[in-house]
Amino acid sequence: MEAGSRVLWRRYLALLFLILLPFCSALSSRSARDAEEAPTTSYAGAQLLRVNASTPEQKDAIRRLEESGDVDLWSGIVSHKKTVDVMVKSDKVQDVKQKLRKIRAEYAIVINNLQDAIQKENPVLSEAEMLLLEGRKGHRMTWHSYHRVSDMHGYMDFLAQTYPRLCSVMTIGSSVEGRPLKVLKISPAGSTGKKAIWIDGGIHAREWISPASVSFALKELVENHDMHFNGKESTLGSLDWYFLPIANPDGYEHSHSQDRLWRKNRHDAHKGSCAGTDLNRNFGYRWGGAGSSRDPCREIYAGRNAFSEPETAAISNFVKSKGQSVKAYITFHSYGQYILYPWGYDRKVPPDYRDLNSVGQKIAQAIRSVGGGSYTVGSSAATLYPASGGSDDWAKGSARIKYTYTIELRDTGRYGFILPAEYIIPSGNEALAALKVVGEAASQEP
Ligand code: 0X9
Ligand code: ZN
Repeated sequence: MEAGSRVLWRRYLALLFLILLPFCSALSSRSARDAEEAPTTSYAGAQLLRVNASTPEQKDAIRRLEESGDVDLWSGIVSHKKTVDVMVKSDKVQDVKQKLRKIRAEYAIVINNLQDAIQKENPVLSEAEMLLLEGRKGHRMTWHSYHRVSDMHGYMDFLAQTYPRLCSVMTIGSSVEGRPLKVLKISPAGSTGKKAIWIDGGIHAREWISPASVSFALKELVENHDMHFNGKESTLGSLDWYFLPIANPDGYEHSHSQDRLWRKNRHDAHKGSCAGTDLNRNFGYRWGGAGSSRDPCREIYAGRNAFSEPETAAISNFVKSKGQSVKAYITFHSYGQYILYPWGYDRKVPPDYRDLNSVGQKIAQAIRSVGGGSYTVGSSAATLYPASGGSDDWAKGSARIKYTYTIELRDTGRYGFILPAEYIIPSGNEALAALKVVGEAASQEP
């Protein structure tokens, strides 16, 4: 179909739905909500506790609570912090609170009933409203709610069709369940063979703000390209930008349809018991070291071997195929508001850490200037906790990419992973500000 008649056809459809909306919205809104709001795992009565754990003994006790499966550590046990965010399922709440009193660890209840928070987090549009939107804009994506993989991938295809001279879509591999790992390439200066920057999101399934913010940033860069790339002083247009907004599509879908708090991918490597590998422990630099586990039932399971997972292997193969042209690697996670650079496997820093730190500070400053939150800058293991097999360590250590960062987006623990959708745009603006700073630094590399 020609572009002109496609537009007319869309307008016609939009008009039709506008007329039919009052009749069908009651019906279809229910089915859309059912699809979105019925994850099988219920967190009714589950609580998020902020526990005061200042002594090493208290921290050890909380580590043991996690290992025995009594609590899920949402924040990790962060080196310099006196508190730990732990999630407790309803059947363990009383028992865990008693154990905390025994070790004299005070706690505050941050979320009283997780299931309520989950229900309020993501207001979804009805199917009729969605169709109206699609008719008007040509895609189903918004930044007012968290969308499923198909909407996000559809939006990437839409951008490639609408701005063929600026961007293209490629599939760099498939997930365990066969979903495409879709990358959007933005090439403002047209020709290839330039310096490049890699951005990914959604390595951890439940960190919904990551794919949402990454897709917001790519929308801005594409749909407002003149503003971002053609400014007088800007060198951002000289780069090739590669975006993989959903690096773990199976886990992401699972976190929508089955278990909102799913973290890993969906590899059923041990047939039936404890599915999933933590993709951020599966990269092949110092794989299997501190802060990762060989136990498939743990949240930090490193996988059978380095790059045992198709998702991590695809990222590694693709990024390495670009050789030394890649000057920056940024991976978005949540939560905590941190700008982290290597190393993650140990409390050491790479020889050029001063450059990483000063660009990190510039990112934090840029985020503040767009009215964003306050972000802490530092090396990963020293600032958070040691964890081996992360994508950032691989990017720095194996792929030898200069400006490598893990950015932990919002918030600092009020909602944690269950960040309401109204924060997508503020967080997306922070991600965009960060990318522009790193992009400038990357473009100045030899
Ligand atoms: O533990 C992680 O994988 C990251 N935190 S999260 O809460 N999003 O899970 C931090 C990773 C930092 N980088 C390395 N440790 N390499
Ligand atoms: Zn994460």
